[in-house]
Amino acid sequence: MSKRNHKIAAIGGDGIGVEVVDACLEVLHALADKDGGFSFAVENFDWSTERYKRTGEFMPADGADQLRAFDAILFGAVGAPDVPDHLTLWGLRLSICQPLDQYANVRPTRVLPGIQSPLRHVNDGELDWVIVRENSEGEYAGQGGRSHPGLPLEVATDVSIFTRAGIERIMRFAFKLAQSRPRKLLTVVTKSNAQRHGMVLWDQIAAEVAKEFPDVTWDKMLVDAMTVRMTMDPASLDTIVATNLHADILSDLAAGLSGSIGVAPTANLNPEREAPSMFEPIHGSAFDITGKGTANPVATFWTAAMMLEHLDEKPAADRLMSAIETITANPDLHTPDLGGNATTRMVTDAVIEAVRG
Ligand code: GGG
Repeated sequence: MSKRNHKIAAIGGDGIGVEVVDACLEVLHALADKDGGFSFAVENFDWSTERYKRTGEFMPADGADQLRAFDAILFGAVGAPDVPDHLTLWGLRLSICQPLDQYANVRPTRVLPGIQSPLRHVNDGELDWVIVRENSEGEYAGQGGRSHPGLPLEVATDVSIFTRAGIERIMRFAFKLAQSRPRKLLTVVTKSNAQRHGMVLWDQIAAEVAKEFPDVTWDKMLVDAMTVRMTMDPASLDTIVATNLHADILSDLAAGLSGSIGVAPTANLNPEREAPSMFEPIHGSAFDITGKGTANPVATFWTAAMMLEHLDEKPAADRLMSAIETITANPDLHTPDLGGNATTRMVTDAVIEAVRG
Protein backbone atom coordinates (compact mmCIF):
# COMPACT_ATOMS: atom_id res chain seq x y z
CA MET A 1 0.00 0.00 0.00
CA SER A 2 1.38 3.44 -0.86
CA LYS A 3 2.02 6.01 1.80
CA ARG A 4 -0.49 8.83 2.22
CA ASN A 5 1.34 12.12 1.75
CA HIS A 6 -0.32 15.21 3.23
CA LYS A 7 0.65 18.57 1.78
CA ILE A 8 0.79 21.10 4.60
CA ALA A 9 1.27 24.86 4.27
CA ALA A 10 3.00 26.11 7.42
CA ILE A 11 2.58 29.81 8.23
CA GLY A 12 4.20 30.68 11.54
CA GLY A 13 3.24 34.35 11.21
CA ASP A 14 4.36 36.60 14.03
CA GLY A 15 5.97 36.34 17.47
CA ILE A 16 5.55 33.03 19.24
CA GLY A 17 3.46 31.81 16.28
CA VAL A 18 6.70 30.87 14.53
CA GLU A 19 8.06 29.09 17.63
CA VAL A 20 4.98 26.96 18.24
CA VAL A 21 4.52 26.05 14.58
CA ASP A 22 8.18 24.94 14.32
CA ALA A 23 7.72 22.82 17.46
CA CYS A 24 4.52 21.36 16.04
CA LEU A 25 6.16 20.37 12.75
CA GLU A 26 8.73 18.35 14.71
CA VAL A 27 5.91 16.55 16.49
CA LEU A 28 4.03 15.91 13.24
CA HIS A 29 7.10 14.38 11.59
CA ALA A 30 7.69 12.18 14.67
CA LEU A 31 4.08 10.97 14.46
CA ALA A 32 4.41 10.20 10.76
CA ASP A 33 7.67 8.29 11.35
CA LYS A 34 6.02 6.28 14.12
CA ASP A 35 2.89 5.48 12.11
CA GLY A 36 4.67 4.67 8.85
CA GLY A 37 1.43 4.92 6.86
CA PHE A 38 1.60 8.60 6.07
CA SER A 39 4.04 11.46 5.66
CA PHE A 40 3.94 15.22 5.40
CA ALA A 41 5.21 17.43 2.61
CA VAL A 42 5.55 20.76 4.38
CA GLU A 43 6.06 24.09 2.66
CA ASN A 44 6.92 27.04 4.90
CA PHE A 45 5.60 30.51 4.10
CA ASP A 46 7.12 33.65 5.59
CA TRP A 47 3.81 35.54 5.47
CA SER A 48 3.89 37.86 8.47
CA THR A 49 4.08 41.39 9.77
CA GLU A 50 7.85 41.27 9.13
CA ARG A 51 7.10 40.61 5.46
CA TYR A 52 4.60 43.51 5.49
CA LYS A 53 7.23 45.87 6.83
CA ARG A 54 9.65 44.74 4.12
CA THR A 55 7.33 44.58 1.13
CA GLY A 56 4.07 46.34 2.03
CA GLU A 57 2.15 43.04 1.91
CA PHE A 58 1.55 40.42 4.59
CA MET A 59 1.12 37.81 1.88
CA PRO A 60 1.14 37.87 -1.92
CA ALA A 61 -2.05 39.07 -3.63
CA ASP A 62 -2.74 35.52 -4.83
CA GLY A 63 -1.78 34.04 -1.43
CA ALA A 64 -5.13 32.41 -0.68
CA ASP A 65 -5.12 30.83 -4.14
CA GLN A 66 -1.62 29.45 -3.57
CA LEU A 67 -2.96 27.72 -0.45
CA ARG A 68 -5.60 25.83 -2.44
CA ALA A 69 -2.87 23.40 -3.51
CA PHE A 70 -2.53 22.12 0.08
CA ASP A 71 -4.48 19.58 2.13
CA ALA A 72 -4.34 21.75 5.25
CA ILE A 73 -2.80 24.92 6.62
CA LEU A 74 -1.01 25.12 9.97
CA PHE A 75 -1.01 28.69 11.21
CA GLY A 76 0.72 30.32 14.18
CA ALA A 77 -0.35 33.83 15.10
CA VAL A 78 -0.60 37.32 13.75
CA GLY A 79 -0.03 40.66 15.42
CA ALA A 80 2.93 42.88 16.25
CA PRO A 81 3.34 45.73 18.71
CA ASP A 82 4.37 48.31 16.10
CA VAL A 83 1.61 47.70 13.50
CA PRO A 84 -2.09 48.34 14.23
CA ASP A 85 -3.96 45.11 14.99
CA HIS A 86 -6.66 45.74 12.41
CA LEU A 87 -3.98 45.76 9.69
CA THR A 88 -2.37 42.54 10.84
CA LEU A 89 -5.65 40.67 11.35
CA TRP A 90 -7.12 41.70 8.00
CA GLY A 91 -3.76 41.45 6.22
CA LEU A 92 -3.16 37.82 7.08
CA ARG A 93 -5.55 35.68 9.10
CA LEU A 94 -8.80 37.01 7.64
CA SER A 95 -7.24 37.23 4.16
CA ILE A 96 -6.93 33.46 4.34
CA CYS A 97 -10.11 32.43 6.22
CA GLN A 98 -12.53 34.50 4.18
CA PRO A 99 -11.49 33.69 0.57
CA LEU A 100 -11.11 29.99 1.45
CA ASP A 101 -14.59 30.17 3.00
CA GLN A 102 -13.50 28.57 6.26
CA TYR A 103 -16.83 29.51 7.74
CA ALA A 104 -16.89 27.18 10.73
CA ASN A 105 -14.40 28.04 13.43
CA VAL A 106 -14.36 25.22 15.97
CA ARG A 107 -12.91 25.74 19.44
CA PRO A 108 -12.98 22.80 21.81
CA THR A 109 -12.40 23.59 25.47
CA ARG A 110 -11.84 21.22 28.33
CA VAL A 111 -9.67 21.09 31.39
CA LEU A 112 -6.78 18.81 30.47
CA PRO A 113 -5.34 16.41 33.08
CA GLY A 114 -3.03 18.14 35.57
CA ILE A 115 -4.32 21.62 34.74
CA GLN A 116 -6.28 23.60 37.30
CA SER A 117 -9.29 25.58 36.17
CA PRO A 118 -9.54 28.93 37.97
CA LEU A 119 -13.12 27.84 38.74
CA ARG A 120 -12.60 25.96 41.96
CA HIS A 121 -16.07 24.44 41.84
CA VAL A 122 -15.36 22.62 38.55
CA ASN A 123 -14.89 18.90 38.94
CA ASP A 124 -13.27 16.56 36.42
CA GLY A 125 -15.13 16.50 33.10
CA GLU A 126 -17.55 19.26 34.04
CA LEU A 127 -16.09 21.79 31.65
CA ASP A 128 -16.14 20.13 28.25
CA TRP A 129 -17.41 22.43 25.53
CA VAL A 130 -17.07 23.07 21.84
CA ILE A 131 -17.62 26.64 20.74
CA VAL A 132 -18.59 27.13 17.11
CA ARG A 133 -17.71 30.60 15.86
CA GLU A 134 -19.33 31.85 12.66
CA ASN A 135 -16.21 32.75 10.72
CA SER A 136 -17.23 34.45 7.51
CA GLU A 137 -19.58 37.36 8.13
CA GLY A 138 -21.39 39.14 10.98
CA GLU A 139 -19.29 41.73 12.75
CA TYR A 140 -16.27 40.70 10.64
CA ALA A 141 -17.96 41.44 7.31
CA GLY A 142 -15.50 44.28 6.83
CA GLN A 143 -18.22 46.77 5.89
CA GLY A 144 -18.26 50.33 7.14
CA GLY A 145 -16.04 53.33 6.93
CA ARG A 146 -14.86 56.62 8.33
CA SER A 147 -15.48 60.17 7.28
CA HIS A 148 -14.69 63.73 8.36
CA PRO A 149 -11.36 62.72 9.96
CA GLY A 150 -10.34 64.86 12.90
CA LEU A 151 -13.50 66.99 12.83
CA PRO A 152 -16.04 67.07 15.65
CA LEU A 153 -18.51 65.34 13.33
CA GLU A 154 -16.10 62.51 12.55
CA VAL A 155 -18.04 59.30 11.93
CA ALA A 156 -16.95 55.66 12.00
CA THR A 157 -19.23 52.73 11.21
CA ASP A 158 -18.79 48.97 11.34
CA VAL A 159 -21.73 47.24 9.73
CA SER A 160 -22.54 43.69 10.80
CA ILE A 161 -23.89 41.60 7.96
CA PHE A 162 -25.92 38.49 8.64
CA THR A 163 -27.22 36.50 5.70
CA ARG A 164 -29.80 33.70 5.75
CA ALA A 165 -27.35 31.46 3.86
CA GLY A 166 -24.52 32.25 6.29
CA ILE A 167 -26.64 31.66 9.38
CA GLU A 168 -28.26 28.51 8.05
CA ARG A 169 -24.95 26.84 7.24
CA ILE A 170 -23.31 27.62 10.59
CA MET A 171 -26.46 26.63 12.46
CA ARG A 172 -26.67 23.32 10.60
CA PHE A 173 -22.97 22.72 11.28
CA ALA A 174 -23.46 23.41 15.00
CA PHE A 175 -26.55 21.20 15.32
CA LYS A 176 -24.73 18.37 13.52
CA LEU A 177 -21.74 18.75 15.83
CA ALA A 178 -23.98 18.78 18.91
CA GLN A 179 -25.73 15.66 17.58
CA SER A 180 -22.37 13.85 17.30
CA ARG A 181 -21.52 14.50 20.96
CA PRO A 182 -22.81 12.29 23.76
CA ARG A 183 -25.00 14.92 25.45
CA LYS A 184 -26.55 16.31 22.24
CA LEU A 185 -26.89 19.79 23.72
CA LEU A 186 -26.63 23.07 21.86
CA THR A 187 -26.77 26.63 23.17
CA VAL A 188 -27.39 29.36 20.60
CA VAL A 189 -25.94 32.68 21.74
CA THR A 190 -27.08 36.10 20.46
CA LYS A 191 -27.79 39.61 21.64
CA SER A 192 -31.23 39.61 20.08
CA ASN A 193 -32.76 41.93 22.65
CA ALA A 194 -30.52 44.80 21.54
CA GLN A 195 -29.51 43.87 18.00
CA ARG A 196 -33.01 43.60 16.69
CA HIS A 197 -32.36 42.62 13.07
CA GLY A 198 -29.47 40.23 12.50
CA MET A 199 -29.68 38.59 15.90
CA VAL A 200 -33.41 38.08 15.66
CA LEU A 201 -32.77 36.36 12.32
CA TRP A 202 -30.27 34.09 14.15
CA ASP A 203 -32.92 33.10 16.68
CA GLN A 204 -35.46 32.53 13.94
CA ILE A 205 -33.14 30.36 11.83
CA ALA A 206 -32.01 28.41 14.91
CA ALA A 207 -35.64 27.44 15.51
CA GLU A 208 -36.05 26.44 11.86
CA VAL A 209 -32.87 24.33 11.69
CA ALA A 210 -33.65 22.73 15.06
CA LYS A 211 -36.59 20.94 13.42
CA GLU A 212 -34.08 18.92 11.36
CA PHE A 213 -32.41 17.71 14.59
CA PRO A 214 -35.19 16.53 16.90
CA ASP A 215 -32.72 14.57 19.04
CA VAL A 216 -30.70 17.71 19.91
CA THR A 217 -31.79 19.65 22.98
CA TRP A 218 -31.16 23.33 22.43
CA ASP A 219 -31.64 26.62 24.18
CA LYS A 220 -30.95 30.31 23.61
CA MET A 221 -28.84 32.68 25.68
CA LEU A 222 -28.00 36.33 25.47
CA VAL A 223 -24.26 36.76 25.30
CA ASP A 224 -24.01 38.76 28.54
CA ALA A 225 -25.93 36.13 30.51
CA MET A 226 -23.83 33.47 28.80
CA THR A 227 -20.64 34.75 30.46
CA VAL A 228 -22.31 34.25 33.84
CA ARG A 229 -23.52 30.74 32.95
CA MET A 230 -20.05 29.75 31.71
CA THR A 231 -18.51 30.73 35.02
CA MET A 232 -21.31 29.70 37.41
CA ASP A 233 -22.75 26.61 35.76
CA PRO A 234 -20.21 25.25 33.27
CA ALA A 235 -21.55 21.69 33.43
CA SER A 236 -24.86 22.82 31.93
CA LEU A 237 -23.15 23.61 28.61
CA ASP A 238 -21.84 21.44 25.81
CA THR A 239 -21.89 22.76 22.23
CA ILE A 240 -22.21 26.51 21.79
CA VAL A 241 -22.75 28.52 18.61
CA ALA A 242 -22.33 32.28 18.33
CA THR A 243 -21.46 35.04 15.92
CA ASN A 244 -17.95 35.89 14.83
CA LEU A 245 -17.40 38.52 17.53
CA HIS A 246 -19.42 36.99 20.36
CA ALA A 247 -17.78 33.58 19.93
CA ASP A 248 -14.34 35.16 19.75
CA ILE A 249 -14.89 36.75 23.14
CA LEU A 250 -16.59 33.71 24.68
CA SER A 251 -13.83 31.39 23.50
CA ASP A 252 -11.15 33.51 25.16
CA LEU A 253 -13.18 33.31 28.36
CA ALA A 254 -13.51 29.55 27.84
CA ALA A 255 -9.76 29.24 27.31
CA GLY A 256 -9.09 31.11 30.54
CA LEU A 257 -11.54 28.91 32.42
CA SER A 258 -9.80 25.82 31.09
CA GLY A 259 -6.57 26.98 32.72
CA SER A 260 -4.70 28.95 30.06
CA ILE A 261 -5.10 30.35 26.58
CA GLY A 262 -1.81 28.53 25.94
CA VAL A 263 -3.68 25.24 25.59
CA ALA A 264 -6.65 26.40 23.46
CA PRO A 265 -6.88 25.18 19.83
CA THR A 266 -8.91 26.24 16.78
CA ALA A 267 -9.89 24.74 13.47
CA ASN A 268 -11.06 27.10 10.73
CA LEU A 269 -13.02 24.62 8.65
CA ASN A 270 -14.32 24.61 5.14
CA PRO A 271 -16.64 21.73 6.03
CA GLU A 272 -17.48 20.87 2.41
CA ARG A 273 -13.75 20.53 1.70
CA GLU A 274 -13.96 22.79 -1.32
CA ALA A 275 -10.80 24.52 -0.06
CA PRO A 276 -8.23 23.65 2.62
CA SER A 277 -9.00 24.24 6.27
CA MET A 278 -6.67 26.10 8.60
CA PHE A 279 -5.58 25.05 12.09
CA GLU A 280 -4.14 27.46 14.65
CA PRO A 281 -3.85 28.08 18.37
CA ILE A 282 -6.36 30.62 19.69
CA HIS A 283 -3.57 32.69 21.22
CA GLY A 284 -1.90 35.55 19.46
CA SER A 285 1.73 36.42 18.83
CA ALA A 286 2.58 37.26 22.49
CA PHE A 287 5.55 39.51 21.81
CA ASP A 288 6.16 39.81 25.56
CA ILE A 289 7.48 36.24 25.60
CA THR A 290 8.74 35.91 22.03
CA GLY A 291 12.29 34.61 21.86
CA LYS A 292 12.32 33.46 25.48
CA GLY A 293 11.61 29.83 24.63
CA THR A 294 8.73 29.66 27.11
CA ALA A 295 5.69 29.69 24.81
CA ASN A 296 3.26 26.92 25.54
CA PRO A 297 3.09 24.74 22.38
CA VAL A 298 0.16 22.63 23.68
CA ALA A 299 -2.53 24.71 21.91
CA THR A 300 -0.75 24.16 18.59
CA PHE A 301 -0.25 20.45 19.29
CA TRP A 302 -3.96 20.11 20.07
CA THR A 303 -4.81 22.01 16.89
CA ALA A 304 -2.53 19.58 15.02
CA ALA A 305 -4.56 16.70 16.48
CA MET A 306 -7.66 18.37 15.00
CA MET A 307 -5.82 18.70 11.70
CA LEU A 308 -4.89 15.01 11.71
CA GLU A 309 -8.49 14.07 12.31
CA HIS A 310 -9.51 16.31 9.41
CA LEU A 311 -6.91 14.52 7.25
CA ASP A 312 -8.53 11.19 8.21
CA GLU A 313 -5.53 10.16 10.34
CA LYS A 314 -7.65 9.42 13.42
CA PRO A 315 -5.26 6.94 15.09
CA ALA A 316 -2.42 9.49 14.85
CA ALA A 317 -4.75 12.21 16.17
CA ASP A 318 -5.63 10.01 19.16
CA ARG A 319 -1.98 9.19 19.76
CA LEU A 320 -1.09 12.90 19.78
CA MET A 321 -3.99 13.80 22.06
CA SER A 322 -3.03 11.12 24.53
CA ALA A 323 0.62 12.32 24.43
CA ILE A 324 -0.59 15.86 25.16
CA GLU A 325 -2.59 14.63 28.14
CA THR A 326 0.38 12.67 29.50
CA ILE A 327 2.46 15.82 29.34
CA THR A 328 -0.10 18.16 30.90
CA ALA A 329 -0.57 15.68 33.75
CA ASN A 330 3.06 16.30 34.72
CA PRO A 331 3.48 19.70 36.46
CA ASP A 332 7.23 19.61 35.68
CA LEU A 333 6.21 20.06 32.06
CA HIS A 334 4.02 23.10 32.64
CA THR A 335 5.16 26.30 30.95
CA PRO A 336 4.92 29.64 32.84
CA ASP A 337 1.34 30.36 31.63
CA LEU A 338 0.35 27.28 33.65
CA GLY A 339 2.45 28.31 36.62
CA GLY A 340 5.47 26.13 35.80
CA ASN A 341 9.03 26.58 34.60
CA ALA A 342 9.12 24.29 31.58
CA THR A 343 10.28 25.52 28.19
CA THR A 344 8.80 25.03 24.73
CA ARG A 345 11.74 22.68 24.03
CA MET A 346 11.06 20.52 27.10
CA VAL A 347 7.35 20.15 26.28
CA THR A 348 8.06 19.41 22.62
CA ASP A 349 10.68 16.77 23.43
CA ALA A 350 8.35 15.14 25.94
CA VAL A 351 5.47 15.00 23.45
CA ILE A 352 7.77 13.58 20.76
CA GLU A 353 8.96 10.90 23.19
CA ALA A 354 5.36 10.09 24.14
CA VAL A 355 4.16 9.79 20.53
CA ARG A 356 7.10 7.52 19.72
CA GLY A 357 5.99 5.33 22.62
N1 GGG B 1 -3.71 32.44 16.31
C1 GGG B 1 -4.76 33.37 16.45
C2 GGG B 1 -4.34 34.76 16.16
O1 GGG B 1 -3.28 35.04 15.69
N2 GGG B 1 -5.23 35.70 16.45
C3 GGG B 1 -4.95 37.07 16.23
C4 GGG B 1 -6.13 37.96 16.38
O2 GGG B 1 -5.96 39.16 16.51
N3 GGG B 1 -7.32 37.43 16.38
C5 GGG B 1 -8.51 38.15 16.56
C6 GGG B 1 -9.66 37.46 15.89
O3 GGG B 1 -9.46 36.45 15.25
O4 GGG B 1 -10.76 37.96 15.99
